[in-house]
Amino acid sequence: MSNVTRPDFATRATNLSIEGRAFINGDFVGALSERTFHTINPATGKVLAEVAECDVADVNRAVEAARRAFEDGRWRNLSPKDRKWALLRLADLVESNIEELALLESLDTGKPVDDALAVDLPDCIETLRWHAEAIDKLYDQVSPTAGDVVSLIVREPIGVVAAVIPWNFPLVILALKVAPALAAGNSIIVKPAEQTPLTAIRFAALAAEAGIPAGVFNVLPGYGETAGQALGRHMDVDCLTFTGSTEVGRYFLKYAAESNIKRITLELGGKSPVIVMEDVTDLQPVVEQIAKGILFSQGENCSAGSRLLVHEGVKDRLLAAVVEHFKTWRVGNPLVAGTKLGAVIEERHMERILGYIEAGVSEGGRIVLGGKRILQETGGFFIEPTVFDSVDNKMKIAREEIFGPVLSTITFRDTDDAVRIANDSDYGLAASLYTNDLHTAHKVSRAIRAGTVSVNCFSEGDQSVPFGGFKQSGFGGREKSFAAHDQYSQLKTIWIQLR
Ligand code: TAP
Repeated sequence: MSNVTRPDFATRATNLSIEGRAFINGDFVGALSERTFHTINPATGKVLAEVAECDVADVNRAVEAARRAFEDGRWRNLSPKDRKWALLRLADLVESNIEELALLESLDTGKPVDDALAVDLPDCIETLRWHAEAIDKLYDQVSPTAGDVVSLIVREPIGVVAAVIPWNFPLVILALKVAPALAAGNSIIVKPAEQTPLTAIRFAALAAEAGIPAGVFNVLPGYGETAGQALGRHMDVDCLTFTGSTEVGRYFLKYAAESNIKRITLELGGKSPVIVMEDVTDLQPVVEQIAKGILFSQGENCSAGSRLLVHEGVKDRLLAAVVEHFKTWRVGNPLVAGTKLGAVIEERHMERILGYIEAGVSEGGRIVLGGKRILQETGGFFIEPTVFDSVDNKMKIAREEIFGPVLSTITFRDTDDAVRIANDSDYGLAASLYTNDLHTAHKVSRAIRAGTVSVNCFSEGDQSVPFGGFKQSGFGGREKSFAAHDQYSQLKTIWIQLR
């Protein structure tokens, strides 16, 4: 983005008016308990906004509204074409408010506003448009039967959907769930993460403006253990879609088992390997992709390439180039142009990351770059890009999700060794492979147990491909592509005996 057209985000931030109430049945409302909580700007450590603290009573109120809206058909009985137009209007409204939303996302998450503007918001808009455009092109089926029978296999919305989402990509993940769920005709209740509720609340106003009827789209800010759990256990929620940690994902399976066996889909954590083969000749583009893989979004990315698996023959050269390149990723004020790493989400999370760094050292890892908190004087939670050498895949930093800008380097001897180490993980969300050899590219990408394998790049693909995890990285479905529609619809058989 050129500096000539770039808005002065710091000034705008001081003039921002922020809505912190819940959005239920078409209205902004406080929690019934009248309780509120604060969100903090991670780049300053200061209070950003006061937000409604919704709990069980508010969940009941929102589910009732969502159920009523579903049953009377105000949304699901519209033609797919009309739902498409409402969602396209919503996408247009998000686009026309892109700078305000990007700023709000940056203030709430600590990520660079330029990232929010260049990645999060365009991704959100694209997701809304993709699923809106898809919905009037999805045909049902007629099954092969004898001539005296007509048998239809039709897809119907599942009903009331609840979405419990994390803080790392609030609007991106909201859109991944809301777009296919609304396109299919469901009602939805979104519970944003306690740290980052602000853009979901702003999005609700835009949804109403776009003509999404009251009760069809609701936002309930609040805590996971109260509001999140109440949604998970509610007898009248038909589907709960969750993105977050594997630990909390397990609770939702339990909540469903102990309540109405609602459909559960889980998008969970990762510990993604980045494999660099010895045959790679030009290391610089690889280094740039490695940086993007672990430093983008402060490493707070489920598919972050956090384990660098490199052939022993190329390790020294690669690592030296990685260290030099990582130094060019400037850490600092998320509102300033040129900042590439902002603040991590909160103090507790920063301490957690620093704890992992300490554990890495005590288990024998060698820090070759970074390792410390910086910019304390800002009051914000900033961590240097950090690179470990001499990591063994058994160490804690190689096994657990750090969710910070920390790269662990592990060497391998040959292709089988690389695949063995890559697959030696509880997770299986994503992987990247760098090679000049087509045979190796095919062989290794098929051998890796992960939902997405990118070759010669760090990428999750676009809206046209499914996204989700193998092993403890996911459960019950995929996001993006037509696969996302399967999460929010169910098949009905209609068998007609002709007279
Ligand atoms: P979590 O702590 O799991 O929180 C996610 C959501 O669950 C939040 O809304 C949280 O509410 C809620 N929650 C927490 N405890 C709950 C409980 N006992 N019952 C019901 N709901 C509860 O994750 P996070 O720290 O926000 O996000 C980081 C994690 O998300 C990482 O593991 C990351 O890998 C994962 N993630 C995965 C993906 C995909 S696509 N696989 C994408 C992004 C992130 P509160 O905020 O109020 O606690």
